Amino acid sequence: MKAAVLRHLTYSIGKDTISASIYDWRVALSLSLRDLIVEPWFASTRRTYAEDRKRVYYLSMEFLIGRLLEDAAVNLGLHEVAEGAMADLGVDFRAVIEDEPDAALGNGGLGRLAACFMESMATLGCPAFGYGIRYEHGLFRQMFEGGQQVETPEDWLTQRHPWEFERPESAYTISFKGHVETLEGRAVWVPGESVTASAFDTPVIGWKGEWANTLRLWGAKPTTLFDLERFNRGDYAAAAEPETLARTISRVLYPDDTTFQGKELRLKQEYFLTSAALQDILRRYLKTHDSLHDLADHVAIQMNDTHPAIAGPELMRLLIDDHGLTFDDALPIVQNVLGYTNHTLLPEALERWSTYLMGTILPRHMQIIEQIDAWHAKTYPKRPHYIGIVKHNEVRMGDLAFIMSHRVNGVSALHSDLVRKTLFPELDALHPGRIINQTNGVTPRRWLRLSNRPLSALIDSTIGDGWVSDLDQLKQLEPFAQDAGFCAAFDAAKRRNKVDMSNWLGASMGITLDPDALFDVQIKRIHEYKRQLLNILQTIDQWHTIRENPNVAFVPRVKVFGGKSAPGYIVAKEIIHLINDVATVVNNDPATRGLLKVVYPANYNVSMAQRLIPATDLSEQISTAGKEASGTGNMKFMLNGAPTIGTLDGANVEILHEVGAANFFLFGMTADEVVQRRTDPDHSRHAIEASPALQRVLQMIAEGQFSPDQPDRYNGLLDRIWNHDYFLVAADFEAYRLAQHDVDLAYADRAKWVTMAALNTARAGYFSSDRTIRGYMNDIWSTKAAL
Ligand code: 26Q
Repeated sequence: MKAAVLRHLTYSIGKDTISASIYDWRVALSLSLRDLIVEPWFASTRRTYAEDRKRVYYLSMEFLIGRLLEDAAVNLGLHEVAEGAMADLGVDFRAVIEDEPDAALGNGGLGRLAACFMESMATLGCPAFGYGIRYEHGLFRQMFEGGQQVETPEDWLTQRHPWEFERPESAYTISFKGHVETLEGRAVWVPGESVTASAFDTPVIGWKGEWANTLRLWGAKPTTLFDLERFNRGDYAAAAEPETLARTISRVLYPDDTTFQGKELRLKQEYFLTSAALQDILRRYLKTHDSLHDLADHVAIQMNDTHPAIAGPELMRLLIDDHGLTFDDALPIVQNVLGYTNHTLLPEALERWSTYLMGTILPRHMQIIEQIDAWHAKTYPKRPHYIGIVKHNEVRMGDLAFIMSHRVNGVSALHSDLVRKTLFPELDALHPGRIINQTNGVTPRRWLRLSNRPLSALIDSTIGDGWVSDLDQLKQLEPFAQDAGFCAAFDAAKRRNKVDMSNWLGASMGITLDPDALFDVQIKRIHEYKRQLLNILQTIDQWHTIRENPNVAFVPRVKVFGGKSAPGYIVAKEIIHLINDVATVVNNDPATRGLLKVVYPANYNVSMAQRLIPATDLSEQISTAGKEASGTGNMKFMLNGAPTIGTLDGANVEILHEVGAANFFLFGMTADEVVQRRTDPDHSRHAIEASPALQRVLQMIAEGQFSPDQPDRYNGLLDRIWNHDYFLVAADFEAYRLAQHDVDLAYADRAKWVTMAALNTARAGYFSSDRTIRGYMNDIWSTKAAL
């Protein structure tokens, strides 16, 4: 390893040890590890070809990968070797790892799920490609100025990205606009503009380095050659025009994750990814097969939400216009190839493109969509008149994805149920059995083995290391959860992580934390439905209660918040401001010093999650029931021994089922009760009237106690709670407050708490993404693992 690193430092980077920076060492170490992935990567590809295996293609607008170096080292079994080599070279291994920027090509849960799936498919030996966009700028960086979120561009590609291989030979033309002509009865699309999609491959290595798949990301380049004539005339701007146009497409990730806006560039991005992927898939397939009729025996394509749902019409277009199939022959092939995963029920998040925009950007696809809609209406005469892909001059991408897929899945048991009952009741009746559930999971390699060394080592020494690729083995820890020696070691591992996190927060924010305090953590995108507002209101109540009772022995707490708001989401930004304002007041109050701290480190990302989750005592999963499709952070916390305080929402329901009610702090209304409660137009007023604690909290905010320089700062937010409380913050406040009181009581009994924490880890086996991927392989893709 040492020799390899020195060789790369010298010959790939052109530096000697005297002048090498941490960055140079990182690139040299990354290239050395990448070298070791290449052989298993080739071997996997050769086997897939030799055995003519079915391949899975995962189409996603987002892959929220995070850092790659440590993940590669861990999966190759070379973590200690790499650490030792760097130590021998006099280089700080941790500093090298932390030097790597996160690959932040995603917003949150959906993008991180795609990354966990890629890792699990490689671990299981499921031949697969991930297809995405190589955004120049990933998710924006968040800073706080005066407590308010400020966004700055993210810049991960300004440094060398040592994990990828550029494939300029794998390039496809992607066309837009223009018109459709009819020639001898056949449709011919005459595009108005086009760009080139050029491939960049990153190998994804599985546990123990036995299998590697490819993450292929597309970068946009101009198709037309540089306009030398215009350039020579001195018209430099015009000469560069096609270049500008093309590069815009893969320039930046859209930072919205819950509100759909019908932006032309977003539609172009979606089609760019989808068309490049499908052309690549057909080219690969036709290298070794003649007939497109059994495409579905060799190819499974999964659509990560509706973002790549143009895949239905695009594959129809390729089969009909380019390969001469009839509409009726092409349709069942496409349906048998495609699967669609739904990740949200929020009506404002559902993609609906105007027929005008669709018809302008993709005129041929608009024709095909109308043909599909007509075919569906004719074939299913029981279809109610109000159902259809095209309605009110909009193309509804959910309906399109449903109709073009052989399987549609939700991401938790509760969510899949609601997908059936509330999102697609009519289509479900016409196509019974098409909607299934695949509960999300997370990869235990990154989310325990890599991020929580102390706990991993304890588990290894207790039950061996088989759990890393067979997470159900954690069950063997159950008897130890009652064992005093094991519990002491479990507690010590947690404390170690809390000390590490306190040191890091101390260094980065100048805040001193008590590692014996209860670390209570809510990290996720900021959204009204996720109810960070409920958490901060309860924090204010706790602050007030401590001040009023100077002689009571309160359990010391650290409230940790992390997460970004979409740049245009005003209410979410007000909530961020309030959290930071409360932190300023609480952290400077001598009366509550040592008993309550509020911390909100800026720029939450995958790497910060890896630091915070192992150090967490209490996991906050408090969304309005029926709104969080699954959640995956909730699973990471459970795995790392943090009990949940949460509602019956998303995968919380299944976490509760696995861990047992005694080890979960359940509160709040159910999804049905939420719907019921909203029928009372005065629900929030009634809830406030019934809660003196909430009245007090709202009054403190209204008086400007947290915004003395601008006492009316939160009038808007207060008005929402009183009069437009759609997410039922007020109605769930008392239940939440009481559940938090139960948490305090439980934490005070140390032995009992550690047993509870250990049981969370012991019962987390179900939430491995390996289990999820096996489910997709069996129920959707009909593939077998090669390992
Ligand atoms: C759509 C159109 C235009 C611009 C942006 C978007 C867009 C982008 C991202 C819409 C939605 C998203 C992301 C959604 C998401 O992350 N959903 C989460 O998915 C997780 C994995 O299944 C679940 O655990 C979460 O519950 C769900 O919120």
